Amino acid sequence: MTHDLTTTLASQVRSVSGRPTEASTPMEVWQGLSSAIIDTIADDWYATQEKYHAGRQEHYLSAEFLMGRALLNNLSNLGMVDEARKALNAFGQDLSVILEQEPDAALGNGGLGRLAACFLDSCATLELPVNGYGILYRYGLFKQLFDNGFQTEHPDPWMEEGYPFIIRREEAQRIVSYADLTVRAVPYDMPITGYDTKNVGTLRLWKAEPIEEFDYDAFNSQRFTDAIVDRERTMDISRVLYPNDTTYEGKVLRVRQQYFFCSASLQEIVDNYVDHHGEDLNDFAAFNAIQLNDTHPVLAIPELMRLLMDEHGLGWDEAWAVVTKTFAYTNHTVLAEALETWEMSIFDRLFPRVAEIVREIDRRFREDMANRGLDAGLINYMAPISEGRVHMAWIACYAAYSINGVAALHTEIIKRETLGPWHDLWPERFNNKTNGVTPRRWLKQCNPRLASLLDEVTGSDAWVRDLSVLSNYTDAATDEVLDQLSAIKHENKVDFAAWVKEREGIDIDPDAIFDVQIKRLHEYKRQLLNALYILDLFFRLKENPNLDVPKRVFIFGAKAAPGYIRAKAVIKFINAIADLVNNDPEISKTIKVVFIHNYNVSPAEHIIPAADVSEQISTAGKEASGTSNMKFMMNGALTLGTLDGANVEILEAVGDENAYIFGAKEEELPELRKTYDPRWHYENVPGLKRVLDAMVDGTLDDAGSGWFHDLRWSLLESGYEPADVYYVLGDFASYREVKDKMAADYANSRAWARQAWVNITKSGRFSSDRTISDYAREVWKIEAEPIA
Ligand code: 26W
Repeated sequence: MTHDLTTTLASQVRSVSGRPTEASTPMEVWQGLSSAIIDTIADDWYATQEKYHAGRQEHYLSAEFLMGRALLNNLSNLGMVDEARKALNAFGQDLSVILEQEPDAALGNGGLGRLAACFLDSCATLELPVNGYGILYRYGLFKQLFDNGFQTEHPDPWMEEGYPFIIRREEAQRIVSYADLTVRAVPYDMPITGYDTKNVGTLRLWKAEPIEEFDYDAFNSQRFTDAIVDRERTMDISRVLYPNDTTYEGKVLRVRQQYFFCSASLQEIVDNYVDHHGEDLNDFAAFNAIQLNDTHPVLAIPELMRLLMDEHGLGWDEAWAVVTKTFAYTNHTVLAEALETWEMSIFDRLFPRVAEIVREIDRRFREDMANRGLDAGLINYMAPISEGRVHMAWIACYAAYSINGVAALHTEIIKRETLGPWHDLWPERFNNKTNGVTPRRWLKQCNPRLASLLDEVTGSDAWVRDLSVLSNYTDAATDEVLDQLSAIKHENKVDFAAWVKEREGIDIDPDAIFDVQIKRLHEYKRQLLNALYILDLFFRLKENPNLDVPKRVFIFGAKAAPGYIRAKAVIKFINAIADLVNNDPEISKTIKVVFIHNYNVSPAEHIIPAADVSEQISTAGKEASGTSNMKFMMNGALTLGTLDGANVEILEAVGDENAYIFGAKEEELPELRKTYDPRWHYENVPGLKRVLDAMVDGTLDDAGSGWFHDLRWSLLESGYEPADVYYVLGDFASYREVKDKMAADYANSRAWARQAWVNITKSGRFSSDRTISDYAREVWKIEAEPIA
């Protein structure tokens, strides 16, 4: 369709608002412009799906897709930003105002969910036959507010005002059966545009609905409330995203959710196979690969067994042969508390047939391993079911033809420890796929000034599709380019300061160093270490007002899982430090602390282009990869980090002189821990006693919660567990030294800009295009299928 956008826009807005565009509200205009995008891509979208369904496909199963906003992304991918701006101007509407109307699709917690979203963007751009499958949560990740510095959580009904980027596919419904409940799974499709391609991929999100609007039988026989209760139990399934990342909770509703989207997706994939390739399912794996994004979709394994055997007549061995050629599993964490295990009794209660299949997998596993001569203790440890619990990761390792970690160091750790026995059995299944992020959203769209500079220096926009071309220009940094880069960063900081003023009511100085830590709040990520540094700096400045330190703004963004009290205590602690610092008339001239509330994808798009320093300070070995580290690097912020996750590879890419690395290394920690005594550091590291005592001596107020006392206690005593398991005090001195040095280096702005330039131009291997090309070639065995 080649309607001009002005015409399409006017007609779409009119049908949304019943008014001309110039008289419609920004929200109505957003709706109309978004519908105009759907109108523009509809035919290509359909053609892409037809083409993909006929050949070999990969299906990306994930309980989370943290998509963020869609309108600017789509306009930008389609090359329609200027056209849209002009079309809106003709009606007296302003694109930047319209874009801000859009709610974030926050259907994910953090790294794992955002990774899935970046992957879809790369698959579309690379024209790869990949489909995303997940859940259409009515409530995305909770909205965060601060009440006297304490986090409070609020529902996020993100689609309530209508969401044009998602289309209900009434005709493609499925039935999902539980022992106690049968529900309809209704698919909602989101188009995934790519950059500079006609291909449009699909994210299919399932919504649970009652089989009938009401159980009329129950209704008529006066059991009205029973009818309603069943209806609500069904709607519960896709009602809310679980806000935990890292801590596993054995909630029945969560396993219902997992089975719900696995079953609906698998039914569809199998039926699509039959439609295109006939009734014989033995060749299923020749046309389908399924990637499991962590263990959340692992129920897809027994569910495919069930479909192949019960619905399509395969025997166990035939079905298992198909299954073991179909699934690939990605591990995203080494934290023991995150590994999902379910009580077998839950499976028996919810889906007895699947439970039976899992038991048979377990029985055959034990037999198979005994035949291989494994010792009984090891077999019991690795078995799919042990001590009445189903180990989801073990099922994945047993059935998957590929098992991968998400950064080189992480993959080594899972091979050695987390999944060690599996690696001993099948080393050839293991591979690394270092994460990446999409340079479209995380550079071109969020940092248009830098994008123009890159266009200018490289002479084209080819870097948007192939970020590795930038590495040819590392040495092209003339003083003029470096000065332009500094000027761009400064302008971004001015914009960001205005955004902070409006959103948080705090004045910050764009000439200060913007030092940023944005990520989920977790003890292993050590926001507390950052906070202790700031508090120490406060005292150092108090003690010596003439201390020669550069101006700095410390910026945080983080949500804590609602039940994770210690993480919530860190939020309160940072907010208390912010009060202390920002309200001190002297100190606040030098440093400021800003905690951005409700951190999410859209705030990240404002924060990252304005950052000078990227805090990546997890305890070595604990952060599987990290992905904000990559986004910062692309935008010219320098990494202040430990040798953890993908930081190791960032350091490798930019060289020692262009990153600030500190702290104990992963391989050193076991030895260090043997003699580690946090009390010794408290007594002997200058300044540490002062900051730790300030937590409890009235300097900082936790409003009677006792939370600061607990935080201090977790570092110093901690009862039955060893104290300070994340080595905060152990790394403090080294962190302070490197962070001070970094701040001092900022004064030489040319040298700083040169470091930033190296980071930007060496960020090519952290594009999710590189990651996805590797998955496509080495794991999925799929190739580009351009529709035109
Ligand atoms: C069952 C509760 C639960 C929920 C989510 C446990 C674990 C998770 C995720 C696996 C946590 C997560 O998001 N992990 C992050 O994945 C990113 C993408 O690979 C990595 O960059 C981060 O380092 C990792 O923490």
